[in-house]
Amino acid sequence: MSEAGGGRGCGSPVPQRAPWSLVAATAALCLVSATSVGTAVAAPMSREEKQKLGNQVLEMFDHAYGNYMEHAYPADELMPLTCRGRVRGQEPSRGDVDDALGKFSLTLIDSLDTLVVLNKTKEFEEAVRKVLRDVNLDNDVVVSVFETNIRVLGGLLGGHSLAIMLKEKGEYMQWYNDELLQMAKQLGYKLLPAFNTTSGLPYPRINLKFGIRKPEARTGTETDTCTACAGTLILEFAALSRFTGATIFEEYARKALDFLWEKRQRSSNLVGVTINIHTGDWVRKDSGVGAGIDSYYEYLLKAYVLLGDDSFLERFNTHYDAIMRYISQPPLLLDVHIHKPMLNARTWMDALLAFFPGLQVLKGDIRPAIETHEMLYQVIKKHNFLPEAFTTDFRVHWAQHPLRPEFAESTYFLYKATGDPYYLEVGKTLIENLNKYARVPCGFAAMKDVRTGSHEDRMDSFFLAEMFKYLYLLFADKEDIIFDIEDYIFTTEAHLLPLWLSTTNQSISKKNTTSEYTELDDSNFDWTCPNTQILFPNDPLYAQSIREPLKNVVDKSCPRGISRVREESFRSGAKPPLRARDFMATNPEHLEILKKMGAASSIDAEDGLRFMQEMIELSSQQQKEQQLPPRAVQIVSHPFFGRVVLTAGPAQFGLDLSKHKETRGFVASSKPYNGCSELTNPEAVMGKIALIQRGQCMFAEKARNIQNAGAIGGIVIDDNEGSSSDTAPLFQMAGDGKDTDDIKIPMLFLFSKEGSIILDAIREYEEVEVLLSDKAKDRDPELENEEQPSSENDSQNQSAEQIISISQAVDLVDQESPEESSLNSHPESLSPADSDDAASISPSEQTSNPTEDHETTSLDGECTDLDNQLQEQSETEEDSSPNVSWGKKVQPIDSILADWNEDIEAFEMMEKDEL
Ligand code: DMJ
Repeated sequence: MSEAGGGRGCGSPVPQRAPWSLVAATAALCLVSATSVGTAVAAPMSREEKQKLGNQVLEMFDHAYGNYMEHAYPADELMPLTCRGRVRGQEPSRGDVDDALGKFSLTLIDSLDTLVVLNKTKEFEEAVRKVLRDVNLDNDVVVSVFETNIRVLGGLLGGHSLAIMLKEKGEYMQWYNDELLQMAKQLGYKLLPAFNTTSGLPYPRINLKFGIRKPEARTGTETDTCTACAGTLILEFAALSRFTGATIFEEYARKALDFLWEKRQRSSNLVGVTINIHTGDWVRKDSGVGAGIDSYYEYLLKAYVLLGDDSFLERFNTHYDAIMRYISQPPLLLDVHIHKPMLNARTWMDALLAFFPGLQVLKGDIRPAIETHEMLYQVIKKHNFLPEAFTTDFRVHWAQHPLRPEFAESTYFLYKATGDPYYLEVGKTLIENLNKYARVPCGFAAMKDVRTGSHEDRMDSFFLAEMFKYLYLLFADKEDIIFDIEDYIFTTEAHLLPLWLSTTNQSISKKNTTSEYTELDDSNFDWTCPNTQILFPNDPLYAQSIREPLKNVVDKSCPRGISRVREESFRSGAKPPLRARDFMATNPEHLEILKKMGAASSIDAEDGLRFMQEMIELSSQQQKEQQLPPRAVQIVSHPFFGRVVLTAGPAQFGLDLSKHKETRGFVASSKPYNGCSELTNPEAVMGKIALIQRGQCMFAEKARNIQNAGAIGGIVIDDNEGSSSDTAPLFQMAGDGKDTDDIKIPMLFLFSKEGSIILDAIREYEEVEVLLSDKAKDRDPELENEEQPSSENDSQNQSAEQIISISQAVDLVDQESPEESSLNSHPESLSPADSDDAASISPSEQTSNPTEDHETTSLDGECTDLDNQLQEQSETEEDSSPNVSWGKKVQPIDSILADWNEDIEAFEMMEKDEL
């Protein structure tokens, strides 16, 4: 079976395999063979155009990989803004996200098989030599078992898989003698102590040198892990076992999967997000297909494909059935409670779920894959990237985007399944956006905030492992790749494992598997090869016809989130449920409905629980919306040319950059630097944007002093050395408690690290021009001309070198900072104000922009009856009492919520009992 290009036909014999594995192994091929069936409205793309785009991907990879190798290696990752390596312990801690870094040259290992896919065989040979020469797996570092498995073990195995393929071809890697596999085995043994729990679920972290138990280990006290963390091991561990003959790895990974299967919630067949590794109790009982669970499902299906073991397919199908019954609300995928699966657990989705359409393609369920992918694409078109989380009405919930590859992955698989050139156009947009918004002189920088376009000093290794592979393969024809990609399966990190492993060293396959799955009613399962006639029923415009009704789903969305049971009951005449956003404490009817909730029917109870949850979310959303969104400082002068965008805190006074055009000007430091008295260098700041240090007086006082000296704007730079927006939530600068209408210029706040980038640029280039705005602007077209692709490499390299000297001057001090992890990092906590400015600082979170928040029309601009009724109801009530503000609602709602506490406890007890 293959996940990639076309080839063998459906049901073609693979004699060594068990019959069912043969069926699954060819399933994706069957999808692939549909390529000729699915055509669409998008014009076909010529071979030349595809090649041009493929070459662009190669050039982008060179830019990312080249800068990593030149400026970061042997560090784990590149910091593309300061152009240096990220070495754990030498940078402020970012919390969980740093657990991927084990001082083992992560990016190099994660890039190995990408080099071969991209035809960079020579570079691959060099990279393998470097890994063998330089990488030490015995560091005293605590790492994530999950990340180390998918990125490092997977990277080594992918590298080994392609090294032996090349060796066999007879030209490259002739010296290779399984050295990467030996490293992989060494790493495998280092991870094994993590499985030393009664459940067999692994500890989430391990010390590479000291394991779990030793006193020096600094780990082993954790009690919980995420489902994906424990359930995403089987491909790498089984491959390691089958390559080496050491069965223990596959056995351990199987045991962990068996345990998770045992613990699934028996009536819904769903799993929660986190589980206690000792007791097996679900710790978080919400369930979706994104963060915390995603690759558990992926590995069940792919384990079946790679290992040919029916039990994995049965489990996958059971879960898939539950997912489609409860979580899939096309085009949305919404988390639900495992015990009350008709009840949504959230009103937002996370970016990791973007892999799911790709998995649905592998399963052969194309329609919902097309729908969800289309919805995600529209979110991307709105924000240039997929924000880490977005609400059911497509507002930004968490604004970061760490250059995740999941959407590119799904685009690739959908193209392979449908052959619809539309998906090539989607890929082209992804390439354009990466180059336009994420490319910086020294690599590609993650987006700190998709709304402002600001960057984060971060380029994760998965960007090289996955993004470039999927984008390159999307545009590649068979002859563009030096081996047959159909002979391999992609791991969750897009590492390639050969399918022939299914018939190698399979003695362990059945040893530890539970037999319980055989009792399941599997009469509805797809045991046969998906029929392309059903997938694309004689209609060349099949994919297009599914996308068409969704074409405006994001721009004109209707209110969402009603469970399907409730929706049906409402359609049959029942009164619409009371939604938190419509609730008014002054409305006696509402209070009456509230009292009834939970009392009569299960539908009322469901309404009640949803209402509580919505109320809590609404309350925090409202709080956020009262705060100003972050702003951007974009460096527009040479050699930055608008490519580096820093995230900045707004001020509650002065020019509001969201309402006015941006302010552009050269920067100058004020004297005194703290700006707390009349400036002694007015001639230097006149007509410029003044830089002022935080501290010693109020922000408004600083603003007045620079304004009096003739400055056209001001940037306050944090005096707390080493502070950074990577590790601390942004502030908004408040006034001084008096009237601040006299302050007319815009004022922004930068943490020390971001401020240093400007200060260092002044040292290096003297004239530094910046743009203060609410959203980064496109690069100056004139400057674009200087950077045509032909000269791009040179100009990039030159820029990179110039930047490196900036980075050397950026002196980050290791400091205590709030823990932050990528998907758990929504900055809820407020950064403490320093003593002198305390009264004038208020917190500014990464919030949705209130101006874009209230679109509530529907698909195709027309709401369904249900949605219309809800909307009308809401509008009428708002009209009838226009003066009721959120502030007035808060108190009664709080007290009403307090009354619900008992019910919440009862609900939680009920959940426990059901376990
Ligand atoms: C990758 O490391 C893997 O795909 C993982 O399964 C989750 N997502 C990240 C990239 O977003």
